[in-house]
Amino acid sequence: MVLIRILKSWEISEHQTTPETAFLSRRRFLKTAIAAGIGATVLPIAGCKSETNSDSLSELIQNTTPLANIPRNPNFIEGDRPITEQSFASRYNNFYEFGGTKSIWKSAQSLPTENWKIEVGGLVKNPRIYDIDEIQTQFPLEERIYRFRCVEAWAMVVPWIGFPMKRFIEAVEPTSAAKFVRFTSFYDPEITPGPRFHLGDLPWPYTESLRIEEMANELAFFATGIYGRTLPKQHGAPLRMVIPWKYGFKGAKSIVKIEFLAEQPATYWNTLVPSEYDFEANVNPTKPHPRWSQATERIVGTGPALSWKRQPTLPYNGYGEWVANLYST
Ligand SMILES: Nc1nc2c(c(=O)[nH]1)N[C@H]1C(S)=C(S)[C@@H](COP(=O)(O)O)O[C@H]1N2
Ligand SMILES: [Mo]
Repeated sequence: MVLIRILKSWEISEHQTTPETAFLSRRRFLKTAIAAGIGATVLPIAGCKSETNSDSLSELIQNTTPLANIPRNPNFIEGDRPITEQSFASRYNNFYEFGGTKSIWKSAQSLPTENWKIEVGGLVKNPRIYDIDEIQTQFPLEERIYRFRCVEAWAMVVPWIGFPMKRFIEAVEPTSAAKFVRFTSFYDPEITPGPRFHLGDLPWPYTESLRIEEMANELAFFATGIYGRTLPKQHGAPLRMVIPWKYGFKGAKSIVKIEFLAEQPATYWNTLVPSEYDFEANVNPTKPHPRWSQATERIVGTGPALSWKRQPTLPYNGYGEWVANLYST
């Protein structure tokens, strides 16, 4: 008997569920269903609890410092959509190391960011261990306003602060054998409990990967800040990836290791559910997720102009002029 019933998109409350959460929820259904001896169909959909607006912004940005006088890159100003309010963006997060819901901002505060080191190795001429402070000073920071599109069909507009990954490539000098780059997120089972309900092992640590040509594209970005300050922990302090033409899960948070490799490595979501999260993961309105359409997206936020309005999704999330040449055959 098959206990897992695949949820149809209309059964998933968009305020609650994420593709990723839905997957973990199905595992939870299965586990609960076995324990209770009942079928999954009668069980409720697990998702995030409803959010409250009572958390003040100062709580949401605890442990951050202002980043003053950072120039805004005029090539990346979002004209069509307003910037998502930080009071929403910083308490609506995906960070499965700290739980399987959107409400992880409080638990993420236990991420230890002092003396953060990033190990850079593999097929590079200059392998080394970077201190986060060195990174902040070695690479000139700029602000870019990017559209952000999650595979769960919601979207925001986010003002990131950071630097293009291509500057980083120039500094570490990959050898000609390097074809892929793997990014590894912080993981310590004592500190990052993961989602509460799941069956079997999850492929921790969270890793993501790009082809080296993708990493060298002008748009690929390392963020050290957001909304004019250093990154709050829930956004992946002190350094995370931002790849605006790909679904959000490609942007690993709280990076501790960067490796240049000859072969394509396994990645977190692609290992867990290869049929739902492909390696390339470019935003593509014509390629539906197995469980829902990707043709439109909800603009999430709390402002009256935003309020969960549906908009068409654009190929490459609207960044085709920058990246389409990476994928022409
Ligand atoms: N380490 C790690 N990185 C991660 C995730 C995660 O669970 N763990 N979630 C991804 C997903 S699915 C999304 S949509 C974005 C969310 O980023 P935000 O919370 O800063 O908006 O982070 C991505 N990076
Ligand atoms: Mo996502």
